[in-house]
Amino acid sequence: MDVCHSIELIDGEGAFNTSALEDFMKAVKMGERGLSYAVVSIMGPQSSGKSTLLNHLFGTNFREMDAFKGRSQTTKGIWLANCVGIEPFTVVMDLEGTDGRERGEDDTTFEKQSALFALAVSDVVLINIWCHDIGREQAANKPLLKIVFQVMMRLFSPRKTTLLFVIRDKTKTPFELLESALKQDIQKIWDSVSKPKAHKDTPLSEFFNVDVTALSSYEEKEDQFKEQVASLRQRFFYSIAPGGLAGDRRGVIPASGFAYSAQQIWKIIKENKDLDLPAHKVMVATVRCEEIANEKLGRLTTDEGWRALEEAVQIGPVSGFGKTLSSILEKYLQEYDMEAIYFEEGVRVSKRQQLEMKALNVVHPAYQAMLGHLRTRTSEKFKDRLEQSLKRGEGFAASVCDCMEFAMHEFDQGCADVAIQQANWDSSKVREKLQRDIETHVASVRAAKLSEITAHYEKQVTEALAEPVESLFEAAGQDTWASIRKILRRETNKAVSGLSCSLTGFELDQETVDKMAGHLVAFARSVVEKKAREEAGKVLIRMKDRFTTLFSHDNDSMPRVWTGKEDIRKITKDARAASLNLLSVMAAIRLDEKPDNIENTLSSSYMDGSSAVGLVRDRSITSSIGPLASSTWEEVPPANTLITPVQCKSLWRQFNTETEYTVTQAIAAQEASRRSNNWLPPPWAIVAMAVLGFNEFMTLLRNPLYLGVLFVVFLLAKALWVQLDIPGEFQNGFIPGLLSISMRLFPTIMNILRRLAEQGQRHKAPNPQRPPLNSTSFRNGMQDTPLVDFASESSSSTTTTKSSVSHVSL
Ligand SMILES: Nc1nc2c(ncn2[C@@H]2O[C@H](COP(=O)(O)OP(=O)(O)OP(=O)(O)O)[C@@H](O)[C@H]2O)c(=O)[nH]1
Ligand SMILES: [Mg+2]
Repeated sequence: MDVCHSIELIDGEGAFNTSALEDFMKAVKMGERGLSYAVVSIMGPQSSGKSTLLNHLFGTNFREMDAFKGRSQTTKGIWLANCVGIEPFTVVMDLEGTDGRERGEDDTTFEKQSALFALAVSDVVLINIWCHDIGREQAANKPLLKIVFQVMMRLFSPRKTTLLFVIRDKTKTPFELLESALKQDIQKIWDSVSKPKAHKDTPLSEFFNVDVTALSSYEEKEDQFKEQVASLRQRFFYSIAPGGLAGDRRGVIPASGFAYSAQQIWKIIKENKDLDLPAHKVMVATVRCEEIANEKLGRLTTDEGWRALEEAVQIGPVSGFGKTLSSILEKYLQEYDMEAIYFEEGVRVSKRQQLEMKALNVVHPAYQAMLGHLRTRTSEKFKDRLEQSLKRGEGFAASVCDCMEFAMHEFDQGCADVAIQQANWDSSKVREKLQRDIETHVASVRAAKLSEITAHYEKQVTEALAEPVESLFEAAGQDTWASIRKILRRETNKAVSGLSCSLTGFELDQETVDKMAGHLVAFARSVVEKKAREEAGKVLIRMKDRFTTLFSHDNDSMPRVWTGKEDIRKITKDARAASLNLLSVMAAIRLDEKPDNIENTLSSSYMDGSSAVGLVRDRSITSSIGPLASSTWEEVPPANTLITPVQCKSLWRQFNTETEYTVTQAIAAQEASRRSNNWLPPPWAIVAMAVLGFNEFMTLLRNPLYLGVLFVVFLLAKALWVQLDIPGEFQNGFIPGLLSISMRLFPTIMNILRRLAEQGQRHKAPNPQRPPLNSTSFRNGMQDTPLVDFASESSSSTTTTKSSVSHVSL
């Protein structure tokens, strides 16, 4: 240091000037000195040239007394300055004189306090004594020494301080004599000081390094004085090195803690408490390390690098997060280590741990956010990868396993990148969460895929069953249910084996596969059952259709012409039996191959014996109480019942009512046909009349009424012309026209004649009453076909019947 800075450390009233000390430390950069500094102080009688000596020795600028104004107190309190040009860095304290007249004889409190302060803080204490006081009983320095030794006892486990006695105004007496006389004086005083028991026999050398030097009078032999001071100055160079002037430095406080330490020591001294230096050292270390740690933490939270990282993490993942953050943290921890290095190790380490913990707390949310990003990103990647893998057609379970392994590996790598060197944070919870995320996703994808597969096979089964089953029901007969069972079994087996094949990639347990197969089997069954119920709803229409088809067509499926030779009773009976058979087929679901009595019950009720055919008798049966007066079939569970016996009964009645008209029409047509055949004489008679009655015929022609007869013939020819559409027929050519006309000529003539006959017969054969068509409709609990459907179907069926009747009559 080339410039001297000095301050009043403690004023004359004993007030410690903290801010001045802090300013001083900043000005001389004392905080950076670590342990590499020394503290020197000077005590001695007032106006004994202490300030003068320090200024010459260390280049300081303490106030000195003006020699021309007489001796009086100049230095008050304690002053502090840095020594100029001394290595290592050394501060020196100039203390107020000890025997000042201004304070009076009894006022020794400040002297004691400042002496104790100097001993506690300094490595070297200079004690100014006048040469002529050595060996004197009433020497001015005696009380001072007493004070020094007494307060020394108050320092619990004191540091070993060097007491350098500076003999001022050295006389011609040899130095050795002066030195030994002085040491005797010191010993006497040491002996006279009352000591605690523990230190009763402790020699002075245990507490102090005693050293003596002598200087010539500054006022009288200035040159000599300066020379001696210059050589004394040399002893302060490297004073803290081993064997140097400084004491053992046991209680040395790192330079950055000097201000706080000095302040605390002064506070304790002022409170008149015992000064436990080791405890004090710990206390200073605690406070200082905490100050340093707090400062580092504060700087960390405002660090630009950290701020940028923190912001970036809010938006998305940051690559190299762990590395960047670790180096930021390391920077401040290292700074702490550098600054706290000289403080008590235990304190320093524990405060470092606290700092580390606090710093990690500051950055932990960012770390968590990074893990969150990592989890989301990995989860998304897993989803994409799984989707791609499934698209490529790889097995579900294998894909999941592969993608899971990849995702977890990627997460672990990401964790390693996010990890902070200073922390041993556990990412396993986030890993578990990620695993759960993935498992949830896998479960939902699996469920979707499985339901897709199920839907596929259900569709396949529906397509394979619905139409064939429907057509089987339409042609219902003896083997219908057997065929349905066969087709159901075949399609179910096909679908189940397809399903099992599709499920192999999922590695499902057998129980689940069986359950799904069972569901498919039940579904296939339900398709058939549904169809059966639909068809059962249409049973009346089907029965009527079957009846009409069988009734109006012969065995070659040709439309019947009622000529009078047909056995209508038998035809009706057969057609009804077929319709009843259809009803018995549709009455129950028979998927379980269990025998039942439905067909027998129905046919015995309606077809056998006396109750077989006949409208009148049939009506009487419907009102009787028989095996059909029940709402359940024997041996058929209600769930399999499509049409109950009671419903069968009602259906049969309605069927009969609605088909009765057709039968009546047929009978009427047959009778008409018979009559029309009777109206004309047989062809052989006509030929006989033509041959045998020629003359009578000629007579008729010659009769004046022949014109009337000719007119009738003309009318007949005209009617034939219109009926046969002769010009139309000849459009296709002469020969085909002639053939067609010749084929149709006779039936047409017959038709015209029959109509004429009917005109004449009408009053004798009135039309039978048509039954009400939609008086009752078939509905049971399991059928949804609306009433109007039946009504319209009934009317259409009636129309069909009508047209077939008119066709028959033609
Ligand atoms: N006889 C003698 N006088 C000296 C010596 N050195 C300084 N003086 C004089 O002593 C007087 C006091 O000097 P200071 O240096 O102010 O003494 P001090 O011990 O600091 O005095 P206080 O601070 O008041 O206790 C001055 O007039 C100096 O000139 C010396 O070596 N011998
Ligand atoms: Mg002074």
